[in-house]
Amino acid sequence: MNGNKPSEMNATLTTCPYCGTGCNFYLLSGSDGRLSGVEPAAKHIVSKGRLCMKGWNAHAFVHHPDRLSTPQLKRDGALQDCDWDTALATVHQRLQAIADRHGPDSLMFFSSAKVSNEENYLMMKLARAGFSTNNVDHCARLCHSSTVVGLAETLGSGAMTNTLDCFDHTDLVFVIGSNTTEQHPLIGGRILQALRHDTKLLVADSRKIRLAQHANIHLRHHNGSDVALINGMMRQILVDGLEDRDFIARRTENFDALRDSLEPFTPEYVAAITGLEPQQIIDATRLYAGADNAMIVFAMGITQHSHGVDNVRALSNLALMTGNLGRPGTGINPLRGQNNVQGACDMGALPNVYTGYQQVADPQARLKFSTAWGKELPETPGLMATHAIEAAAAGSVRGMLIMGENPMLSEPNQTLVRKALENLDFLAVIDIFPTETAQLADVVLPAACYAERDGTYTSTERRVQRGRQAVETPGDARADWRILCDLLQRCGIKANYESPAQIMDEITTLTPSYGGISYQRLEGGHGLQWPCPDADHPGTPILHQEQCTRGKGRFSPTRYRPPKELPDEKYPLLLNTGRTAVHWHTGTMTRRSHLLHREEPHAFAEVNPQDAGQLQICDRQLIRVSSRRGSIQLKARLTERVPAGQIFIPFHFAEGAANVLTNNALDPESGIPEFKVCAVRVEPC
Ligand SMILES: Nc1nc2c(c(=O)[nH]1)N[C@H]1C(S)=C(S)[C@@H](COP(=O)(O)OP(=O)(O)OC[C@H]3O[C@@H](n4cnc5c(=O)[nH]c(N)nc54)[C@H](O)[C@@H]3O)O[C@H]1N2
Ligand SMILES: Nc1nc2c(c(=O)[nH]1)N[C@H]1C(S)=C(S)[C@@H](COP(=O)(O)OP(=O)(O)OC[C@H]3O[C@@H](n4cnc5c(=O)[nH]c(N)nc54)[C@H](O)[C@@H]3O)O[C@H]1N2
Ligand code: SF4
Ligand SMILES: [Mo]
Repeated sequence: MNGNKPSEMNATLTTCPYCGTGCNFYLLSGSDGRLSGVEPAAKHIVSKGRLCMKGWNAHAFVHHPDRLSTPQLKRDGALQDCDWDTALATVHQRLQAIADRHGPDSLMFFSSAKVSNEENYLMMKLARAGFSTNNVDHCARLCHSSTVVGLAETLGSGAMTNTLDCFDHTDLVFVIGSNTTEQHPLIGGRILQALRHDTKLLVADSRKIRLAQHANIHLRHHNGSDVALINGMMRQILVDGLEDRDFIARRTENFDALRDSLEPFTPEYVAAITGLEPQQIIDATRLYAGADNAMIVFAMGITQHSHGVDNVRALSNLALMTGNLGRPGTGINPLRGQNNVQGACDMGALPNVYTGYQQVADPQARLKFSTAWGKELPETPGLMATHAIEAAAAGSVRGMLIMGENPMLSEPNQTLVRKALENLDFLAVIDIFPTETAQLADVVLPAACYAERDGTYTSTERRVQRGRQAVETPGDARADWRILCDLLQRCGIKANYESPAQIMDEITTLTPSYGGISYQRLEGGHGLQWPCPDADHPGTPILHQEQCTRGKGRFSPTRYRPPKELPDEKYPLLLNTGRTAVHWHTGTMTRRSHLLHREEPHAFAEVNPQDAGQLQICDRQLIRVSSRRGSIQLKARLTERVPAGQIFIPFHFAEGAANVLTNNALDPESGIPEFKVCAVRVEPC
């Protein structure tokens, strides 16, 4: 079994709805049908009886009075309650009418990393079979889309190569662009624990994050200069002869092209770009390459750049060059953010693939899915979420169905996003709270939250686990899968599933990497890590062991390109955006959780005291931050955590929304926005 059951009568084992770490806990509920708290699962393989603050408070938003409980339809400019049949018929008819008039590709479907695998599968089926478009995507576009492209090219699979247990067996962890202790707290905790047994730590982040205080070396290079840094490290590895020649010869290709591309990246040249000292680059190189087994851990500091794919390629090259792949305690490990962002990608809630990364452009894959679904399927890959926003602003996308995302606060350049959503002929939103996006909708459908339905979720280490229903939905709210089944049926696609388990049975027949997964097998044990091709397969903790998914690991040379908008005279500071430990993204859930809200009630900006002195700003003072795209007001928090010349704003707060300021410059290959760098001006209010 998964853990020790606490003594309460109603204790439902489930998977945490927040981050991709995949912790399990029991939801405690009383005879009144309400949740009273959370109890950790003592023996769970990932959480081992621990939880972070968000996990401990995961019950707190579930019964909040703001929960949506009735479908709503916009009449005379205001959302008004209506019945389900009216709401669902309106969604179906309005989307179909737009498709009939302007073509299926004038529609866009946003799926969600907050909902289950089964629900993501149904959403992409609805877009492709129901409405004949591949225009389906989700927040992975804003998150690890650059990882998926970069790692698929170099290794053949975009997922985390190793497993969380590997932190117990490694000699060095290289954390680059991940604030692990705050954003994946139980993984951050494991890294700290590993340091007790002589594991070394290298951190590369301009901010003095908690892990930096424990690091053997902390590199505070400029945001956006990682390609130069990593190329410089690789060049130094070759100068020092620290590369793994045997691994390079046996398991890789294209090494000569990589070696040639590294020539310009001398320590002095890299120092000039990164703001580091040449010796720091040499020391960091020797620390990483001197370890027998080294794990690279990365997140948004690497991915969210107009050169995000190049950042990922460079890290992959570094792991391949040193032979750090396919063994315990090694690898290149993107920490996936949302509880089910790995699953949403695996389920094909992406514009170019069906489940298990089977390409929509591949005629055989298309035939397989169209046979299973009884419908001709479109062959051209669809729009990415970020491109769909641009297309809506330009008028070529005219109808959207958004499930479990809040793009008004999460996409870059809010003015553009508002223009895009207001420009639509029809917008439907499925959510659990009245979000900023739902306010703009023509129809709002109230969904069940994680505690009110069954499903499976895939964590960052590719572990597929169960979520279980503990309480009933509020009012008339319905599970996302039920809503999607209804819409599928209205589109003439058979969808009479009785349970999420039946949906999973369909997924597994179509998806080789999930082939051996079933609700029955997920009942005991600790979930299953894909690839898990058949019913007897134990799952795969470590990828690329004998060979890479694509065969040979491919070195992919990169050249340094600066961010699209750097500080200048008019906007002299660099804006870095991200998160805090207690709040979740657009705040819909954590700002409605009493204890979490109490920890961080206000929008704030981290400002270095040196800059504050020059700007004559004191701690907690209200400031105005402006970029070329807009202006917000929020409190200054004076801290050495950010270097001089940089401010950091978390994007959780609607009243001081970081994405009013951010730049919608996109990576040309992955479509990810440059959330981590733009230019701003700060003034006291
Ligand atoms: N509490 C909480 N936890 C979360 C989330 C949340 O909202 N709240 N969100 C989840 C999600 S979806 C995700 S994707 C993850 C994100 O997890 P993280 O990526 O760890 O979080 P961020 O705060 O976005 O950014 C991480 C770090 O990148 C650094 N950074 C910025 N620019 C650069 C750069 O150019 N190079 C380098 N090397 N570093 C840079 C920042 O200074 C920051 O410390 O967190 C997940 N966990
Ligand atoms: N400036 C800046 N912007 C960023 C980032 C950054 O670092 N800086 N990071 C980006 C990243 S990595 C990410 S992942 C995105 C996240 O962007 P979003 O996914 O848009 O943000 P969330 O607030 O997580 O939105 C999830 C929505 O799902 C709803 N929800 C929760 N559970 C359920 C459910 O069971 N069913 C349904 N139907 N709805 C549910 C919530 O109420 C919420 O409205 O933000 C991106 N935006
Ligand atoms: S580390 Fe992530 S999965 Fe674990 S309790 Fe915290 S938010 Fe939940
Ligand atoms: Mo994310």
